[in-house]
Amino acid sequence: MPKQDKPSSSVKPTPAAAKAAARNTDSGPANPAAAPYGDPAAQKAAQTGDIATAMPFNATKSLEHGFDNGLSPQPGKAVEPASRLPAASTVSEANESAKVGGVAPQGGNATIGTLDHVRVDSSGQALTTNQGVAVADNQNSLKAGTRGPVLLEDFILREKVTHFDHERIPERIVHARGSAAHGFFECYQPLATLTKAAPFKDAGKITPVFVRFSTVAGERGSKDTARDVRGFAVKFYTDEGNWDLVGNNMPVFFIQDAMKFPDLVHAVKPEPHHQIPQAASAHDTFWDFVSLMPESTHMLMWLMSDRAIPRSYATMQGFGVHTYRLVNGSGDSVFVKFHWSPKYGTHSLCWDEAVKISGADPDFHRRDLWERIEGGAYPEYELAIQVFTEEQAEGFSFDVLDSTKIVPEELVPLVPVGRMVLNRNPDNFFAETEQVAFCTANIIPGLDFSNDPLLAGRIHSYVDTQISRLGGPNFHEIPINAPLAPVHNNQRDGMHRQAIHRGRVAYEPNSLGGGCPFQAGAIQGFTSVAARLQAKEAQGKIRAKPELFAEHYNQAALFYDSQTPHEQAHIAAAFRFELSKVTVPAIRQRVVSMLRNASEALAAKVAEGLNISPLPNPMPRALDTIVKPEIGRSPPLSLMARPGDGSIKGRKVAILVADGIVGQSVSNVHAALFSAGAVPRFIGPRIGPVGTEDGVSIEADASLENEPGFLFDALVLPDGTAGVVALGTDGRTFEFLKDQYRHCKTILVLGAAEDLLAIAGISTVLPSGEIDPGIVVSENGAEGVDAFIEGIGLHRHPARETDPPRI
Ligand code: HDE
Repeated sequence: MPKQDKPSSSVKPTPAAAKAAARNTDSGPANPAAAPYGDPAAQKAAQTGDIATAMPFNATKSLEHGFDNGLSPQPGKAVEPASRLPAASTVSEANESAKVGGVAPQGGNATIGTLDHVRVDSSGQALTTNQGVAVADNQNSLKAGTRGPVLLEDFILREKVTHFDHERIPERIVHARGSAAHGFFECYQPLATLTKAAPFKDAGKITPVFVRFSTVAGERGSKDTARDVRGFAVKFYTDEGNWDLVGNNMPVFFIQDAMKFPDLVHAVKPEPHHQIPQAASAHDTFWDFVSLMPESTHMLMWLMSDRAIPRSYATMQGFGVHTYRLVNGSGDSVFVKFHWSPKYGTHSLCWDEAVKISGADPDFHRRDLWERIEGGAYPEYELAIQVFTEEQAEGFSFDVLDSTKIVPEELVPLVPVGRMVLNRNPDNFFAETEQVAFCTANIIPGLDFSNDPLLAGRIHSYVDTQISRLGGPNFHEIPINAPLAPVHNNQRDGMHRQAIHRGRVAYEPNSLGGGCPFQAGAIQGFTSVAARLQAKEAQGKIRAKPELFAEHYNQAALFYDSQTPHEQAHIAAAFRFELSKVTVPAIRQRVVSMLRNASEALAAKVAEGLNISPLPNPMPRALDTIVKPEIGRSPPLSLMARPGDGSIKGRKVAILVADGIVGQSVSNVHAALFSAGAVPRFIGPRIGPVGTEDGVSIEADASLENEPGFLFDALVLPDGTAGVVALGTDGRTFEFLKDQYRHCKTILVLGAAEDLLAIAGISTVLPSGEIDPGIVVSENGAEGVDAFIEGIGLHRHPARETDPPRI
């Protein structure tokens, strides 16, 4: 046998040897192989060798060190392979089938993108199992004979029942009750000097959003109209990743440090021994806790105000609450607070109304949101920012890292930057609204956090909670949570993984993947503002609050003193109601003593309402020195400051009808209301046709029984003597009328219906002696309807109100 020379290191294996070597997965040749044309395995091996060779060492390693490098990280090094083969998992990837499809689209990730790729349309389709096998009989389980036992073999029955058994997922620990909608955010002007954040890049730029509104304390099936904070969580699907602005409809919070959040939630949730009360703060444990936490005084003012019982999600404000940062392209940053203001104005329920609605329609807000969108009265909000520097913040009488404080608009004005319109209802509540996972940690380049210690806890908590709620770490791949922006990283596996990653590289640095996905660097990637690490008191580890956090009452006083008289009356009544539900007198006393530090007038009113006499001493203050606030009144804090555009879009108006009414005048009013965007409804003693005096055909689509008066924003009483007699002898008419009147709604009285007012004891004169502008009397509707619509636009006529109510 001829002796073979050992090839020298410069000798390349022959094409045949290279082909053979490339078919092995357990060892390789000593030297880089040639790439025989037409042999994909050998080409893959050779090109893999080439990209690895092109990266003889980690070229960016030295840049990982030092402060300056930390400020401006550089992009990682990437090598482009000669073809797509080296990054592939398998050379067989081009063998297509109807199931595997083709080669992964270049640079693609099909788990992201519009929801279309997962929407299901079953119209015209046969029923199948989850494996796609057509089901011949969906009525009967498989039995041994028609009267015989059911067989274990029935995989169709077992699949169906097993899936049903697991339909529920854990509800959110807080904010369990909520409703959501899709829409868009539109930027007014580029904000480049302030931020490079994607949604603010160009005038007219549209960013898709998904928004979920919620109550906090109640369980998933609880009533919508509880007295509670409302969540206002916005997910922006920006082209640079998802940004979640997870806010509330109140700009402050109960506590200052995440450490206290579990305590707060345990205190407000139903008491653990008997699970009572549902979705209510009016009980011992809540008031026990907050009265020992005087920093909550400010938030309690908001919670006891009508803000806690909004008329609609479309008529409440939203706030980012914490101080965040905006960061521009040069890395300069300023502080920012986010505010959403509703186009339709800020309007709320009153307490008596909210309590009654809870019984008749626990889905009141969910229904309202859904119906507004279906009817085209799209909820719309303007986003405004308050921008201030760190130096400015140092001059304030409060700490901007304290979430129990606002920055009054008088100190830093609101600058409108865009609008958000909610114009599409979800297709499926569970897939979208229930599975959406908001995370405070979802932030994009151009934004950053402040050192607010409450925010820090949230950055951790939201990701953590989704892992158990949504069953593992891949919840970001659930279609509603997936971004529209590209996702490429080396995270792998875990429960319910959707992405099928191509190739064998799942680490960085690498050369076998050409260095990809490579670190983005400071220009494209997210960087943290270094300034936040230079906080004044960053000298050492400490568990303590800054001094100014100890000032607990100035802004509580500011809020109360900025309300109109009827709003102040509602706050006092709410404290009275809530505290009357407390069973331990000492807790009531403690709350009153706390209120004395914010407002003696309010404390006195609450004490009087609860028969507390004498007044307890004011609670000792946590801060000895008096901090003088910049201002004592801030009119924008009143709900009255944002009446909206006066439109009545989406408002519900009841038109009472009965046999014998005049049909023409109510039909005319119905038409006028409908064309103004309201939703008028004919309410009869029962549903169905109504016999009218003038033969005009009217059909009642709701009844005095199924749609009580407090569900409506306004009321029309019909003309027609016989009809008025019919309504006047039905006790439910008076309840209807009484609630409309008591809740200060606008009432249009047509012709003979004046008798109904008289029988119900309702006067057209206000307690002040003036004519009630909320009661419009009209002969035939023609001349009164404009005043009626204007009155509905005002939402309510508080001048009618007395405590206790006259009617
Ligand atoms: Fe939340 N909060 N929160 N929160 N929060 C949750 O996340 C938490 C706080 C807010 O529609 C949870 O996905 C901690 C302030 C909204 O899905 C959880 C702290 C503000 C929503 C959680 C706070 C909010 C949540 C429960 C104190 C106003 C509903 C389920 C450090 C700025 C989002 C979930 C939706 C939901 C934790 C305080 C708003 C447990 C630890 C302040 C709107 O992660």
